[in-house]
Parts: sequence; C-alpha cells; structure tokens
Amino acid sequence: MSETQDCLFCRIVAGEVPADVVAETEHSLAFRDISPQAPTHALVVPRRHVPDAASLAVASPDELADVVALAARVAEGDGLPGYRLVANTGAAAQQTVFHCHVHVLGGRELTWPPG
Ligand code: IU
Repeated sequence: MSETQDCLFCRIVAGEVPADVVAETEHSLAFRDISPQAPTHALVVPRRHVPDAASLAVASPDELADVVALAARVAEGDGLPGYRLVANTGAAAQQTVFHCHVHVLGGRELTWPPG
C-alpha cells in the first residue's frame, strides 16, 4: 500500500475522506479537528506527505511557511485575538498521525505550560 493510501491526512487531501475544510492553498489544507480541544481547533496540513513539521522544513521551507500562513488565516477568519500553534512531533509528544500537521487552537483562555 502506498503512503497516500495508508495515510489518513493524504486521504483527506485527496478528498477520499470527508473533512470540514475551512481554508486551502495550492500547497496546504486546513480543516476542523474531529475532536476539538478548544472552540477553534483546526489542523493545517501540507498536501505533500512528510511525517512532521521538521521534515517539511527540510523538504520545502516554502511549504512550511505556507502552512503557518494558512494557520494565521484560519485564526483571523475565526476572529481570534491570539492563538496557539502546536506541532506534536514523535509518539513521545503525542503525535498520532504521521503526516505533518499544525494544530490551531484558540477561542478560550490557553494556559501555560501545556500538558
Ligand atoms: P496529533 O498531533 O497527531 O496527536 O493530532 C492528530 C489530530 O488528528 C488529533 O487532534 C485528532 O483529533 C485529529 N483527527 C482528526 O481530525 N480526524 C480524524 O479522522 C482523526 C484524527 I483518526
């Protein structure tokens, strides 16, 4: 099975699995997290399959910049005065889907440090 067929976020990018898409660019897609942890909880993913954000930085810095810029658009679209970007990297950091994604969280008070 190819990476694309095996990867949930590749299948969302391909339109094979439904998602609540909020914004997109040529290189990136933003959709609502299925299990929201805040009033705004979106995921921004590159269309390209790479396992995590650092890998995307190596493969294509411009595409990582596109992910971050799209995350800002999502936050602006939801009218957030501030927001948190999270890129869980590795199973030890609770990454569960190994296709690069950035969580966009906001719409409630965000505490620090995160859990
Ligand atoms: P993580 O950083 O890899 O843990 O984030 C994966 C996210 O993907 C997590 O917040 C899930 O709720 C989310 N998700 C989703 O939005 N749709 C799905 O079908 C599945 C996971 I599976």
